[in-house]
Amino acid sequence: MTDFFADIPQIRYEGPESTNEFAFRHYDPEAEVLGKPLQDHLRFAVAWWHSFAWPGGDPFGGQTFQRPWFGDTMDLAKMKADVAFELFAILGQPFFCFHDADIRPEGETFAESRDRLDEITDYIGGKMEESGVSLLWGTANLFTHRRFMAGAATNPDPEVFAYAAATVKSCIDATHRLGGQNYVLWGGREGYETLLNTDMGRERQQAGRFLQMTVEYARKTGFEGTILIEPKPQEPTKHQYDYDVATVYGFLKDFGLEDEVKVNIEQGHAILAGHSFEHELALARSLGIFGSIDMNRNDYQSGWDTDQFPNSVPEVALAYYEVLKAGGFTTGGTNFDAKLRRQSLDPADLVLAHIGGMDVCAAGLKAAAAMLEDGGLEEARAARYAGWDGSDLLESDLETIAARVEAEGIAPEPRSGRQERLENYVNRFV
Ligand code: XLS
Ligand code: NI
Ligand code: NI
Repeated sequence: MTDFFADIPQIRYEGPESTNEFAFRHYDPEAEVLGKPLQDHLRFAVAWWHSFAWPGGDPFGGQTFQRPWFGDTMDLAKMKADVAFELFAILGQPFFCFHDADIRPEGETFAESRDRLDEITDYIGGKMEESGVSLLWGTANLFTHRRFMAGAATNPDPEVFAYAAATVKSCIDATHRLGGQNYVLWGGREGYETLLNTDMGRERQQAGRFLQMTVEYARKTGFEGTILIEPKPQEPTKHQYDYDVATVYGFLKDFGLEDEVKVNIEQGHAILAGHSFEHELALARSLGIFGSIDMNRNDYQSGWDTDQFPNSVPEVALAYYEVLKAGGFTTGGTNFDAKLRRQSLDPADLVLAHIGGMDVCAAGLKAAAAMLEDGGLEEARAARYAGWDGSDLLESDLETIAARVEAEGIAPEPRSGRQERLENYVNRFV
């Protein structure tokens, strides 16, 4: 045991009336919603990078956090893991997610980095066994080190492609060994800073082949988890190839991977792409590639990926409505890809941030479930499209349709879209 969270109690559900800040008011893990415990609906995960590895920097200032485990030794990496599992226990968090760079210090050579990853994987594996906490997903950090400054798979230098491929192999191995339920690829620098030096067509081919190799290797080694791409339009690069769900779907189709790879959708990335979270979720659901979510929120004024903890029940409810409509999570879950503000220095801040996020998600999911059970939105939608029931129009052709319009004297009458009525309806539940 470390003493990092010394005075912080185990967080329990106390109900909406509780004034105890170290308690859940909405997240009752065992409570049944639509015939399933809330914890199995939400499948919460803590992100290792934001909660334990992020130093609190911003573009104008460096580290603000002074965690006792910050440093480059394996002993400190193990202390970080100890603290991580203490946080999971305090919160009752069932899952976590990591990048290789979050859990072990980089070595002098690739082989040393890989050995360190193996060593920390064993250490974390032991803690998972003791605690019953599981791995939602693992991923490779192919964006922080300077070797990746011009991309990983899409780099103009084939040696960087090779280094990235070897890194992904080692991260799939680690994820597989820890029983990870998914493996994520976020193309943090797979894009460009300027078209003046970029061959977009070539880079896209490299990215496609890289993803095929990743899928081939994962299947060959018997990794049965879901492989997920995480769309994001820009930041850190000016333009990223995994722009949004629609772009990723076109890419997967192009490389024959649409049945192999799904998407991990992040609230802040959806906003950066000029969409809403529920837009991205609804599209992924309708394309059959919905996998998992990175839950956070962006500041509406700042224009970048601020990765804050969610705090709006109405927004989160509409997102979970789409998740429930997709049939809920299978291997996916709710990963808090969210970090503290850099002035939030205290250990308690880290716990309270997660309590708030978990409660907002629980309240949102319950509201979404109630809306789905009530069926008002689905009825309204069905009524809006009712004219299509039994219609053979889509099997027809322009000439036949044109003849029919004249023969039957078709003259459509516009009808209300009822938006305000539906907004009022949603507000009854949130
Ligand atoms: C960054 C991404 C990153 C991925 C994992 O914006 O959200 O944190 O989730 O590489
Ligand atoms: Ni992000
Ligand atoms: Ni993310």
